[in-house]
Amino acid sequence: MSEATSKGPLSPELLAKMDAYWRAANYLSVGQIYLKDNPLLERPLTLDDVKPRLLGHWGTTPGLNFLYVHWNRLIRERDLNMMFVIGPGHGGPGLVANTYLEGSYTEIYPNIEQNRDGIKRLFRQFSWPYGIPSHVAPETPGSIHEGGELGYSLLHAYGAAFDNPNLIVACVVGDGEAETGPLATSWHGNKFLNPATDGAVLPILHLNGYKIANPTILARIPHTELEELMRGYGYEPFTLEGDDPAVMHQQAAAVFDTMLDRIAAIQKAAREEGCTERPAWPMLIMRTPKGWTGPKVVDGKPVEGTWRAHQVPLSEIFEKPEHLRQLDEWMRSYKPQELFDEKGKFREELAEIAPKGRLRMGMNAHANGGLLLKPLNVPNFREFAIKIEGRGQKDAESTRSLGQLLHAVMEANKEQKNFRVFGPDETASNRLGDVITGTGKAWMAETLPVDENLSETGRVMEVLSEHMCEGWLEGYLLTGRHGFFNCYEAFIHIIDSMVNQHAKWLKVTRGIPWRKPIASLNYLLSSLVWRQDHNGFSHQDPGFIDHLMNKKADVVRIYLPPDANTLLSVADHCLRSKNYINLIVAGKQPAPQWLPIDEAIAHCTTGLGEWKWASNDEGNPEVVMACCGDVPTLEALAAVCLLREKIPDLRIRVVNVVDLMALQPQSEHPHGLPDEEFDRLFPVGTPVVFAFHGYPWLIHRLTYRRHNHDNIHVRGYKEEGTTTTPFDMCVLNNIDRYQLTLDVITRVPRLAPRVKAAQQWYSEAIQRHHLYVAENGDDLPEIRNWRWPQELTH
Ligand SMILES: Cc1ncc(C[n+]2csc(CCOP(=O)(O)OP(=O)(O)O)c2C)c(N)n1
Ligand SMILES: [Mg+2]
Repeated sequence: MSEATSKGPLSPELLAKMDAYWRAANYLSVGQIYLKDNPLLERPLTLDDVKPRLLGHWGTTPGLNFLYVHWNRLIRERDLNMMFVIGPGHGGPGLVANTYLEGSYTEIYPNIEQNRDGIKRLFRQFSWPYGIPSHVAPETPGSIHEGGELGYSLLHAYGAAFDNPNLIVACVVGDGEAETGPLATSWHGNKFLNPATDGAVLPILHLNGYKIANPTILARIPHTELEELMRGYGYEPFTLEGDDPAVMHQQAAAVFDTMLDRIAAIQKAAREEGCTERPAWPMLIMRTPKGWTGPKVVDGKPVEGTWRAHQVPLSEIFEKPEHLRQLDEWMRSYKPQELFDEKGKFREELAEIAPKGRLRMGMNAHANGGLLLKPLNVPNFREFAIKIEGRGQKDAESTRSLGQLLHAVMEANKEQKNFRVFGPDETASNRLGDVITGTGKAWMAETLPVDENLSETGRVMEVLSEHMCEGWLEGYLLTGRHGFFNCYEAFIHIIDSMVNQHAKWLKVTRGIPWRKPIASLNYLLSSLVWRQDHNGFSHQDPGFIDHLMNKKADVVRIYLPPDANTLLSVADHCLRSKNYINLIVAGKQPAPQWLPIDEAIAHCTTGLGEWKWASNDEGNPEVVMACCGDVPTLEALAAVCLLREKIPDLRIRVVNVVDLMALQPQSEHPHGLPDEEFDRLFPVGTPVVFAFHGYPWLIHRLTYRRHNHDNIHVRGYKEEGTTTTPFDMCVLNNIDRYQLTLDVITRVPRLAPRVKAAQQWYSEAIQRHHLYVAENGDDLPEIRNWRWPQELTH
């Protein structure tokens, strides 16, 4: 350390200890990347000590380790409840090292003892088959953010801070990560964070200057421009810059003290003095070398402070003796013998500067949200049920009933403040507006008299960024709360990649006993493909279902309730569930209502079933008319009605599917209907005409192993769309009642003599439809006003 050490808030003794602590974390990080033996370098390093495959990322790690030791001081001195979110999650070794040094790691994984053997195992397990992953993964104590896919750290941090007034979330944003779309917009989280009722987010832009192979944009604009950018986002930027460790420790301590004082003052003003202005929260720009303290030059090329430090700076250990020598020198530069005693235990006088117990970041309960999860109070959803007087006789907007339920959920959890609804500007448009009433929409920015329902304490989170909604909700759930995301169906694809990551997180945590289950991630997709009357083709894409279907069966649930009562039942179930990703697809347009509430509950419980009231198969169907989704259900029932008129003795069974997963065999999904029951519903040899909400191939994929699969014929969305009438959308995609009717006549062997006439009838019906809509701009009255004939109901 240089002589310029002494100026700053740290006593020489604490400074020396903190620097040693940092060296220990760096040493353990390098060791994890390189070594499988000789963990304390008690003998000269040989090739036998080095892992055969050198995997991991060094470049970001020393900066993370530096921050961790400083956060430790702040936690201890100020008794803070602090958790970390690490954007560049590839700095995994650093977080493993730090949670080891503070003792959390050994408490959770007792075989990683605090001695030579423990360190050896710690090194060996990293990026080793059946060991631990290279990133800040679910296995890492204290983590809620894997950070493998860059861009979501600040969103997770804000999500964690909402409704956690005593929590500080320290969030490292990689300067490369900062170039991503989600991260770029997530700075705006500060317009939604209420200093009186929420916690604080402490963003640190880790300006190490480089990504994998390039400089970062933010490192190559003038510093004043970067500060202005941060000011423009509404923050008060602080800067920490340099590479002399001793000087940097003092400066970091000073700048963090100032920033924490700022946070305390902001919270005091809001909480004790009633200040309601949006504060300029502090944020730090930390400009330090990538690969700080690592090899400066390798093979004649600069490494420290460049992109070459990103992964493994000395990568040809087995080919070049010089690399082995440099590794030895590099690791010894941290002076391991000063850090660990002769048994390999981290020296007591250094270990003592870490926080204790639950204050250790590796042990922060918020980062293991299930520990804090309180069950959501879900009022009796039957209260919002639609009364059914005659099947399909009354229209209702299904999502409106859900809005009423969500409002009741909000009210019932007002005290425990652990439920929020998220949506990109569409909550009212999706007819969920009731949830806003009395709750308000969170908003810390300016308000004007024209605004409605904006509130500093609002619990509906609306921002036109699906990324932000998703990221906040994930952060909120991962820290032990509940939530609900509503979105237009077509645009949910924007977060495809984010939900992948969440699904992976859930999958892994299921195998980690100390990670307690968290509330499910619930989606409602509305404004569906079939009813894009205002918007047309750009708004038509039901493919999120297909996307989710690829995830692990024990993580994903997909529901397509055909009416309001089934939607209520499904939503109730989803809101109470844990550790799932629940997708609900339900329309918002006025549509016929089919099932009384008790029937709806029973139907949703089995997931799919015969609608006996609409069938006349006498237990022996000639054809099964299957349907899934609200518009397909309507068209299927209208087709049944046409068929009953035309061929009164045709035995038709109507089967409706709410839970898509029930179609799969039980071997594929726990919701799968047993084969015998499936065969009873869809008897082998009986043709099935299936009207499906989404892309038709999915139904084939789900039923591929079913005995009757060869007889299942699916109609669904086939990427035809425009701004047209609701029924014309069905016609364009061949899912309309005329087509379904023709399909049945074509598929039932006994009706072969009628096929020709039916084809003729079909062409005429479609022609009549085309002419009418082209002329009148609306659907034929017989379509618009169609109702299920009461006399057909059993
Ligand atoms: C969304 C996404 N795109 C690309 C990558 C591949 N990748 C991994 S690390 C990295 C560079 C990250 O740079 P930065 O955020 O500055 O992190 P650091 O310099 O601290 O390593 C890239 C592009 C990724 N992980 N995620
Ligand atoms: Mg970088």
